[in-house]
Order: sequence, then structure tokens, then C-alpha cells
Amino acid sequence: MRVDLYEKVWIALSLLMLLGFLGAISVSVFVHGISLPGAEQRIDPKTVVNEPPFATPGIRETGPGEYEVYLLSMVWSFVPNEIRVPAGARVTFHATSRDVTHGFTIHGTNLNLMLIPGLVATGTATFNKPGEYLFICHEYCGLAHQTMAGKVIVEEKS
Ligand SMILES: [Cu+2]
Repeated sequence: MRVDLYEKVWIALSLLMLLGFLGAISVSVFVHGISLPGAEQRIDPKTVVNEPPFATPGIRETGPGEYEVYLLSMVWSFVPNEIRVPAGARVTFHATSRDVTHGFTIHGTNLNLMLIPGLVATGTATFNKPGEYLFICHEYCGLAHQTMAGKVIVEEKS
């Protein structure tokens, strides 16, 4: 009789956990708008270097204090590996890999992306304090993985 009761409690707890997970997924999808990359965020890693916008990676100003960076990663570097912006800049990164899976994280910000060949990852960071912000690859990608880095240089507003 007692065993039966415990079983019922554990079954109920398992069902509650499943409902909790479903709730967490629903909040991510419907409240935060998190989704898997759609077709428009896909590229061919073999031709990405020849096709815009990744044919000319770098920074573009899209509005007052607003910037867009197209960033290519490959073994074992980022292009560009130095990005200059004025303090207060809001920068949206569009990044991808032309070979293996890399990571992209900028110290001092909460930007952290996985760069998967064939997919374009997008994330935004705001740089209020002048200084140098190191960015690194955080996904082991081979022999010289630890040398894969660059920096965002945030300059004092003139
Ligand atoms: Cu790496």
C-alpha cells in the first residue's frame, strides 16, 4: 500500500517536471523569441568568402551610434580581428565559420555565440566604457585554437 503511494508521488513529480520543461521552452519561444536559425540565416561555407556580405567582412555604421559587424571565423583567426567603435556604440555581430565550429565571446559583455559552418549567428552588445574588449574562440577547433582572438577597441567619444 505504502509503495503504491510513493510510486504515485514520483509519477506525479515526473509529470510536473515535464510540464516545467515544456513551460520553460514555451517562455523561450513565445516570450523571448528564441528560435532555431531559419533559411535566411543559412549560408554555404564553401562560397561564403565570395558572396556579400561576408565577402567584405568588417564594421558598418547603420545609424547614430549603431553598428553592424560581419565577422568570419576560420582556423585560427577572426576577420576582422580588430574592431574600433566610439563609446556608447551598440554593435550587432553577424558571424559565421568557413570551416569548423568555432565560438565567439567578448569579455566584459554577455555576448556569446556558436559559429557553426553554414549558419549565421547574430548577437548585439553595447560598449559604454572605453577600453579594449578581448574576444576569443571558446570552442576547441584544433592545434592553434588558443591563438584565436581579437579585440574590440572602444574609444572615448570626441
Ligand atoms: Cu577555437
